[in-house]
Amino acid sequence: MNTSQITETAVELVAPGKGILAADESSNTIKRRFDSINVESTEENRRNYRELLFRTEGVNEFISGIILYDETIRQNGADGAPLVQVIRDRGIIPGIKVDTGVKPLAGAPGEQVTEGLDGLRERLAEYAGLGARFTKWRATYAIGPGIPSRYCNDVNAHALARFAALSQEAGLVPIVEPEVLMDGSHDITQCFEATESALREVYAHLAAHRVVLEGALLKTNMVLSGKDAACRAGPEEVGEKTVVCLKRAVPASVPGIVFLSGGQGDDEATANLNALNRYAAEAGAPWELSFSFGRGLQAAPLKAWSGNMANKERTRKAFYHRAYVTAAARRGAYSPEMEE
Ligand code: 5MM
Repeated sequence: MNTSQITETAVELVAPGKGILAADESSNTIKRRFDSINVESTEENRRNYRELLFRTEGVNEFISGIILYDETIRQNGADGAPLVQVIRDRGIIPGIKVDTGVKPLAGAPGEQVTEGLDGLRERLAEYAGLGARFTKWRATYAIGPGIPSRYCNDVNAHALARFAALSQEAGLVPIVEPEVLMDGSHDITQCFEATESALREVYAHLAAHRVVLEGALLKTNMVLSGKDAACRAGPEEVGEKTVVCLKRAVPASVPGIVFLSGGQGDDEATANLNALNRYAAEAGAPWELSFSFGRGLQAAPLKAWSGNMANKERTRKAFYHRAYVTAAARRGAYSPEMEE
């Protein structure tokens, strides 16, 4: 393993003012997104839409890396150039999602485990050959009576650690993604507790699996009230609770933490990212606090596109705007007026 190479890539991914675009929707997820705009999920439509985003002029000022799905890393753009090349030519780092999805966890109703370890070493070598420089694996944790369980925390942390160790062996920076889901009516304290215990378990397993923390990033949820909670916490509380929670569980040697948007509205995710960066600047936090949004960056351009290439400029404008405001929030410099 070339430790300095992966460490440099990890630092580059969380460069000041920049963050990651999560464009790694698997086939079922992208179909759901396209269904929402009444567009058929064909290979050509998926390529056209994603290529529009990747070729958005100036977006590399705000985007350091893009997470791709297996189909996309093998696709060529409309002019025949590999999409990986299109991304690299803009100075953006290509990455790849390598888990094969979440499945019900045996013996644990309501809980899930992420699969994809079989043949992973060989797949990582192939992805490195295709130009990927980082990888991502997502584990999900639902909140409910008695869950997440220790069993769920343990099996998902184990899989995340095996994935991370194998990625580093292949010279790729792993992004470990434990996501406490925001579905439900739980309060912010329950999210805090679930996030803290998931993260503690993840870092215990990463240490046991000899993962070099300087060459691995954390992607996780903000500490939030459930989507259906009667009274949802606002940005200041989210900012404070998120930073306090992370300080308890994430080692200082980790170069950066990138947040997922997790189904928040795009403006909500941006305001919360801004608040947590402001809180971190006052309270002192040892890591870069950035973003790796999927829906938070794509909801607006997806709607603007609506499957019609005549909407190309509107789509790019919408994407550029979301990247611009999210990058501002990543510096604690966002204000709602910027949405106008
Ligand atoms: C883009 O969505 C990713 C893929 O999910 P599936 O495997 O279910 O298709 C997802 O892992 C994503 O990277 C994160 O959840 C962040 O996306 P959001 O939309 O939550 O910011």
